[in-house]
Amino acid sequence: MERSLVLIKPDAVQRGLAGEIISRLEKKGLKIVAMKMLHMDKNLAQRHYAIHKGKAFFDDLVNFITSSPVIAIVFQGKNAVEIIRQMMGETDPAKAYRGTIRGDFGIDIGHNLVHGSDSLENASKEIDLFFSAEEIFNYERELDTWIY
Ligand code: D4T
Repeated sequence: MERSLVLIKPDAVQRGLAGEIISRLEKKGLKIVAMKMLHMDKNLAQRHYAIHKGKAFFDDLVNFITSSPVIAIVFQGKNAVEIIRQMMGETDPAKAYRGTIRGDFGIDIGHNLVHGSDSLENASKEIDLFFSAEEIFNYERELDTWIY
């Protein structure tokens, strides 16, 4: 089963949208296997967004993601990476379809509410950045037999 790192970003936590976002992903059938609230420091933010270093929006992005606590979650499920990307919608909420998290709740690209890993390779790296092996749970859910 695939795993993906989801971040409920500072704007979503501040706006009281954490429950709504987590609920949508849970109701889809994805399983939470790790979760924590944390206030990201600059070092973690720069490592998480290392691919964007040097871009015009990098400093704003780091300032935003470190401005207030986030909720980090590992979701597990078949095709979890792609399913979560689809449910988040386009990076720019103005272009995201209604029915997606960003399309329904966002307006501005700098406040796009949620992060989800964009590939299996990056998911693995990102999960290692946020969680130790002991913080990730292996458990069975009875209802999985009704999802798969
Ligand atoms: P994340 O990584 O936060 O899930 O977003 P995406 O995967 O959808 O998009 P991204 O990596 O291209 O961008 C990371 C982050 O930077 C913000 N951003 C992006 C921005 O403020 N201005 C921009 O022009 C771009 C491209 C939004 C998401």
